[in-house]
Amino acid sequence: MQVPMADPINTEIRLRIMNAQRILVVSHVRPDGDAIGSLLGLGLAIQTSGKLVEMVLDDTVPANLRHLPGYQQVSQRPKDTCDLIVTLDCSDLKRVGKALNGYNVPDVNIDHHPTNLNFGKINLVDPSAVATAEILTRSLPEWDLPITKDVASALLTALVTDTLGFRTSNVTSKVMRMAADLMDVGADLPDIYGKSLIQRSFEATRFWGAGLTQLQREGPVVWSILTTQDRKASGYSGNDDADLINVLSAIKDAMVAIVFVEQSNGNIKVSWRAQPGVDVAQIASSFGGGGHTAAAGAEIQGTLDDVRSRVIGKTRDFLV
Ligand SMILES: [Mn+2]
Repeated sequence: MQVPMADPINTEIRLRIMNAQRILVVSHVRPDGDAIGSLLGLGLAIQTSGKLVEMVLDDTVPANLRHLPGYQQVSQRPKDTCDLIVTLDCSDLKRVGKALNGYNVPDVNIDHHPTNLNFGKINLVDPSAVATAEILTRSLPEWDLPITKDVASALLTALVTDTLGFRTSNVTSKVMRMAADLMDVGADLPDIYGKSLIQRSFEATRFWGAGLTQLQREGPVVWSILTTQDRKASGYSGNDDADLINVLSAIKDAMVAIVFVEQSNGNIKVSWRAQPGVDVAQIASSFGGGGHTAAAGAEIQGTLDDVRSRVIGKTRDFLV
């Protein structure tokens, strides 16, 4: 049997964690399942080794993830000093928002976005991973950190949500085996699937309704808008699209789906989803955003009409 060579980055991270006493883990603004699952997964795993951990997010934990063990420990600002900072699922430092409160160079940057800027002192970035939690699931044992039932539930939540229930084109048999291993440790797949991915509020569903009535198609591009007015009328409290983009991306024959969401700060949040073969991360990058080949986003200044015409124009040019 071949003995795998120890990866120098993993060895370095293991040493850093081993030598630290107070560890700060942080993820991105508008946290999704991978942000929360990775934060809790790593945070709780380090805690079991007796070290002090602060899990920090600029925004609060979304309602659909407030069933995960440990979520009450997440705070919006660090309360104390620390000797190790780990960022999770952040492609650049702006993504942490104000959560780092003065600290500026994270020690360890763990992420799977191809647009990652390698801003950490140590960068563990793997764009082939379906989620940051995939990197954590395979690395925790190498860092001598245990995958307990609670850690497994957090990590499986991240895998389920970032793959939209194991149906994105980057899902491999390896990911499925990893998910099975997490189930073996006690993670409850149907419960996680239902709570984090399927269940939604009445208000969110009404918000979808507003978006669906404004659905448009221009050639291979389908798109819709969600205005501040729509949000008020539906009673939806989030600043996001309530996942409407995933409904649009199911439309047959559409190469690209786009949702424009008017923000309370006047900017327009744009989300893209693409069929395999189209790289929307490139389009998002040209507007100052980022993401993955098949799913990307940007927040753009301008009026809804202006942003919509610029983005659809650019997207259609890109498809020619
Ligand atoms: Mn992710």
